[in-house]
This record gives sequence, structure tokens and C-alpha cells, in this order.
Amino acid sequence: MFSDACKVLVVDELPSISAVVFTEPINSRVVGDPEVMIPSDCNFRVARHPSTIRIAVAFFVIDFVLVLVLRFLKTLKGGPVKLADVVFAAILMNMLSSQASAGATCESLASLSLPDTTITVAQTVAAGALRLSTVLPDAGPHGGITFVAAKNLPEFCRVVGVAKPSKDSEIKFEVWMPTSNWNGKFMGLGNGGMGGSISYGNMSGPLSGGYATASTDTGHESSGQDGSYALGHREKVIDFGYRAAHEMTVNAKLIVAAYYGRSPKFSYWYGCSTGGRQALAEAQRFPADYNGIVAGAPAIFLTHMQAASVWKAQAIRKNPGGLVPPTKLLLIHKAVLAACDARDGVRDRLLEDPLLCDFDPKILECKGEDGPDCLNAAQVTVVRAFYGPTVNPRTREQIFPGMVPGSEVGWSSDVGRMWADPPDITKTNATAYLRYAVFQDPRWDYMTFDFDSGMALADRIDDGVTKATDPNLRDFFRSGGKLLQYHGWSDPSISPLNSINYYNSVVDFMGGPANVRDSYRLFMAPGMDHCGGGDGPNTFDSIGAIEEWFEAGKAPDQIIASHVGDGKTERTRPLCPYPKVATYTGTGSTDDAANFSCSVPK
Ligand SMILES: [Ca+2]
Repeated sequence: MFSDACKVLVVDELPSISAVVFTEPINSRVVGDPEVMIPSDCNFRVARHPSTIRIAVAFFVIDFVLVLVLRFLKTLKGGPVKLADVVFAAILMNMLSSQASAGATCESLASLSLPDTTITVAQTVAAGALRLSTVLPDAGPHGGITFVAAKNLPEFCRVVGVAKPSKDSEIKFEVWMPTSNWNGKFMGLGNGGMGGSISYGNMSGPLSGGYATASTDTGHESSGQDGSYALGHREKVIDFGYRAAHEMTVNAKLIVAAYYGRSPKFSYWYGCSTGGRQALAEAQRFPADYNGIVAGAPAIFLTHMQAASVWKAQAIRKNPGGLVPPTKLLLIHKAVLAACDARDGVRDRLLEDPLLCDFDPKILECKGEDGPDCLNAAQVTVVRAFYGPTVNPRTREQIFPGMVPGSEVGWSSDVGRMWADPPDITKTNATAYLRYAVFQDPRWDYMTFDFDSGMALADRIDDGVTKATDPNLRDFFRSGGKLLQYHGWSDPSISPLNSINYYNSVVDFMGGPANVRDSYRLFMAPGMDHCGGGDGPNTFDSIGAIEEWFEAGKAPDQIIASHVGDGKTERTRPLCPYPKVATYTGTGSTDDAANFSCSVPK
């Protein structure tokens, strides 16, 4: 094993075109002289490019041509070679050498030697000819990513690799690189649920947009609901936690550099849910990997997040008759809107700031018999448990925040896990991590979970592997990195308050909002579900925003989001950097973003 800080690739070894991708904790850079940049204490390896010999031959020819040109000039002019002649010859040589440094063929990447990594496939895929065992989604967008059908993909170089940073690791990843019109950028893409498969759908959009892009299976193969891979495989849990995304990133950047003959100008990460957790883990642990990071609805603090699922399921089981049918969820939602919709100044079926809404379901409690228009006492208790935080019964310490008013309708579609009777959260990712990675028992019963001792045990076993809550983003900020986080206020899977908690922890750690706003902004999306969907404006270009921020220095003061129904835009609205919210100016259509500005609620 060797230090991540010292992974080095010499793309070309000849002095005039040598390019070293040197990853160190603060930043990645391309330098001209490997002797200067590689620290003597680095236990580094060099990945030798298969085209080195070809390039060496090319340079021999170029040198030969140079000599011939100089001799020709000397003969022609009949005198000594002057400075102008040398410059002319050097320009000629440079033109030729730029041809020699143009990169490798796709197929030759199969013999690229990478640390701890094997390349299994390197092939050019003709436009529209991609065949996969999984179906690529052909609809989108998804917080910035627009899916593209396989038949519409351009020609690209497809590289498949397996990284083994530990003996038990088997991290599969793919790198897709457009054969023409590369925009010079790299985009790493995140996963969902328990991971277990390459995010092919996500890759299709960036590839079509000209990016070199990569995705990993997180180190195991499974459905996104299944955590059984973790039984007895601690190293694979670490891969899932943070290592696979990093290994993929380091390898992908080396492959991109080898293919195009130069490193990516800019590198971005996009991910939502588990991809959002990977995003923050990258910013916290590997600040050199990305220039810009988009973290959607991050599933950070996995042990506590899953404890919150157990909390809700236990509440239903412990309160017979407390399961709330979807029709009553709608009833509660309507009551929330009646009580709180207008508090932001606009009646639009959206709560711009659900924290202003102190709704208590008790007002819906049946006066007499249970019926469709009221909640029985058990249902009131269950709904309160959903809104409330998960807490340690002994210390009263908050374990994970609860759902917010406005999110009620989504509770039943929360991957169906809560709304079976009794709640069947055993076959979903809601408890997969606790069941397999923590308690190592397929028969583990979530009703036995103790929110004091069990929680402590879970955190001790996890040991921070899936806890991407470190507020120290100093190195990422110092390297110029930009972090854009978003979270739907109506997310029924991951409490949006967890994003706010993390944001606030970073602000505290960094010494106040002024030290954060130039590097990290959080956008809360009213009425948006988990990573998209919902009644609120949920279509927006987070990738465009992060690129403009990093490349042009224009920080996003707002991001225009739209809600599309039946293929047409019904409403636009700015998403605002927390704690600001979109505020109606008082004139014009409330469906037009132009009539809103971002301000801190009074
Ligand atoms: Ca409203």
C-alpha cells in the first residue's frame, strides 16, 4: 500500500511534454518537471503509459527532423544558424510534439498500469451502440443531471476497471470519455441506497454534454435495498462508506489524463442521497479530488438515519391502529396547508419555510368514533412520532431530526417501508446497514433496537465509516473548492433538517457564515421530495450553478427552479441559499421567479 497523497502518473516521460498528475492533500495539479514535484518521502508509483514507446519513437523522428531543418537552413543561407532559425525550428517541433502528446487510443488503455487496479475493458463504443444489462433511464432531469437514452449517446471510449485497495475490495468502476468534443472536464457521479451498481443512467447525461465521467458500484454488487454484502466484510463496508468513490476518482482522473494526453481542467462531483453522502465524504476526506461538489439530500450519519426509520416503524407497531392510511395523510397535509401556507405571504400549497409551521396533529383527533375525516388517538401519537426527533430515552439527546410539516403525502411512498402493516422495513434499505453491517444478523429484529445502548454500539461499530458529518472543510475551502448542497423540504426519506444541522455545524466550526458563504451554500427546496419530485419547483441546474461558481467566480445567490407538469413549465421560483427564503415582491404572478427575491425571513 502507498499513500493516496503520492499517487502519481507520468503520462509522457519526455521533457517537453511531460505531465505529472500529482495528488496531494490540498490540490491536484499538472506540472512540467516530475523531479521537482515528487517529494522524496513519497512512496509513489508511476503508471507507465502504453504509448510511451510510440511517443519516444515519435520524438526520435522529431529530433531527426529538427536536425535536418537546421542543416537545411544552414545550407540555404550559407552561414551560421541564427536565433530566429532556432525559434522557427522549435515551433515546428512543438507542432509535431503536440501531435505526439495527443493521448492514447481507447483500446490501448487496456494495458495502462494503475496502482492496485486492473482495467478489464477498454473499447470504443459507437454512437448509440451501447448495450448494457440494465436499462438506461431516458427521462430526467435529476437536480442537474438530464438522463439521455442509450440510443442517443455519442461515440465514446468506455473503460471498465476494478480497484482493490484492500484484500477484500472489489471496486468496479467505469469511465466514459467522449471521443470528440471533450469539454476538458471530469464528472464523478454518486450512487443511491445501499449502492451496489454503477449509475449508468446518471452517466448518460454528462457524457452527452461532453464530460468525461465515471461511476462506481461502491465495491459490491447488489440491489440498492440490500445490505447483505456487509456480512463479515468490513473492508467492503469501508469501500461503500467512502473509499470506492475516492478510488474511482483517482483512477478515473489518471485514465482521462492518459486518454486525452492531459488532465481534466476541472473536476466535479454530482450525487444525491447516498451520492450526497459520498459528496460530503469527498469534501471532508479527500479535498483534492474535486473542484466543485454538488451534494443532494445527503444520507450522512447513516446509523442515526436508520435509527430514525426504526423509531417510526416502532411507533406504528407500538400503537395498534396507528397506521395512517394515505387518504388520511392527505387530510393531514391539507390541514398543514390551511394552518401554515399563507405564513410565507403566498397561498401556493407550498411552505417556503416549514420551520415557521408549528402544526400539531392533535387538532385532527376524532371527537367521537374513528372516521375518514379525523385521526384516532393512536394515529395522533404515530404522526407526532414522525414529526418529532428520534431521541435517546436516557439522555434525551437528539439522535436524528424528524419529518417537517408539508412532507406528509410522501410518507406512504417512502419506498413503501412504513406503510405495510406491520411496517416491513426489513427488505428495504431503511435498516439494511444496521441489520448487516452493524448487527451482522439477517434475522435482526428492529423492534429490539435500543436507542441508548444499541445506538452507542452501532456508532462504535460504524466507527465513522458512513458518518460524513465532519464540519472541518478547511482544506477543501482553502483549495478553492465549492460545495453546493440541496435538500427538498418535503423529503420523506431523509429529514431535511439533517442538512441544516450539518450546514450549521460547518458555520460554527469555520467561525461564522462569512467564512463559509464563499465556499459552501445550502439550498432548501420547498415542496420537493427526495432528490426530486413533489409539488414544489424541483427542476434546476445545480451543475451549471457550481460550474459558474468555480470557473467564473460567480457564487449562486439564487438558483431558478421550475415545476413541470404534462411537459410544460407551470411555475418557476428561486431556490435561495439558507437561511434565506424566496420572498414575494408583492406584484406579478406568484408562478414567476422574477417576482421573488431571496431574503432572510423576519
Ligand atoms: Ca406558501
